[in-house]
Amino acid sequence: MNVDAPIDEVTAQVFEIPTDAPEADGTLSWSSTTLVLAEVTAGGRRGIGYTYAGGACGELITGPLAGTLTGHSALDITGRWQAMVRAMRNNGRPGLVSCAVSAVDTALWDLKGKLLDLPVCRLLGMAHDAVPIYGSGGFTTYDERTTRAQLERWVGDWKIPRVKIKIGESWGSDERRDLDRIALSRRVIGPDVELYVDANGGYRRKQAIRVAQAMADHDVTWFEEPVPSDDLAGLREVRDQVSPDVTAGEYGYDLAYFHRMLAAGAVDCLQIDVTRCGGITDWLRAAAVAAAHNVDVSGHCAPNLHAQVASVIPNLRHLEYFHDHHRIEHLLFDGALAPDGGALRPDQDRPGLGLEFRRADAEPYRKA
Ligand code: SMN
Ligand code: MG
Repeated sequence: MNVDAPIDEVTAQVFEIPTDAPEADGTLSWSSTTLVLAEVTAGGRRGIGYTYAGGACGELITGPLAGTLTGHSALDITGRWQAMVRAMRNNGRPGLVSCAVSAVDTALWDLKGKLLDLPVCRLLGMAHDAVPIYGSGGFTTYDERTTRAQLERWVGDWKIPRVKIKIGESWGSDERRDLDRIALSRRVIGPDVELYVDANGGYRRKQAIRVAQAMADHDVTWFEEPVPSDDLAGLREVRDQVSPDVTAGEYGYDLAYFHRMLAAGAVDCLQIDVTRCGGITDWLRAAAVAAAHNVDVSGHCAPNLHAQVASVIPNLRHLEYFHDHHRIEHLLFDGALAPDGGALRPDQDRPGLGLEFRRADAEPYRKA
């Protein structure tokens, strides 16, 4: 096998997977999740990467992004990353463009791992054998029985010592129900499990501070996006007034975004999403920006991608074990990791990301 073979093919496929129940958070509802799969081949090996974003990413991947890759060495990922970002100048970096770049960058890392016969986490250099996780779902659309069952699975069956539910229902217009659901969650999980909430930007500043005071009895230690995450001064104001950690960052598409958020003192823990921020290459750089501000990082969703990349940074808090992505990654990939004592442990015996795409099982969900 020629380890330094040129990239010969770049492809994309789009899959839409229905949720197992209606889902909503404070500011959005959905009934399916779209996964765009990027594949890059070189030297007889195939790297895979993906993003949870709109199907239009597929055209960017097979069009202009592929044009920057074919014929070049698969090993020099930083150079390919830079070529992709430069080629996208007139399309605008944030949003779908960055998601498409993320999927391809991730596929390049998987490919490099396979060419060199190393797991991505070893290629990068591990700092942790295990990445702590928190159970995440707790949608506002769930009734009491469903909420209870999900919490019991995370805490009872899987022994995850941290869980997150959604609040800020209907743009913050049902605080009463938010507080009832927080109280229910604390009753179900008992006193020793950490309880997190995510308002997805559904509250106004003073409202978020009042909600934090009202939930004080339930020992909530993580308050995600209490106000919209573009309101950096608002996040900072809430952060100064409340006891839980204030967190945000899931809509970060480039390094400058993370720099601005950290420089504003807006968050106690920075969330970075490898399927949006520019892939593994820029996830690591964003984590370094956070380290420069003495702030921990949490991987946002896509648990099987974050398990690899999160295991290599010193300033790691944990990753989000998100209900939809847990389902989808176990459905579509052999080698998807299972929670083990409140953590994910990358498999050292599988090269690349350790994932094998289950083509036949995915076919019913294919849109393009
Ligand atoms: C989220 C993730 C994925 C889909 C919708 C919302 C989110 C979270 O804000 O952090 O879980
Ligand atoms: Mg969130």
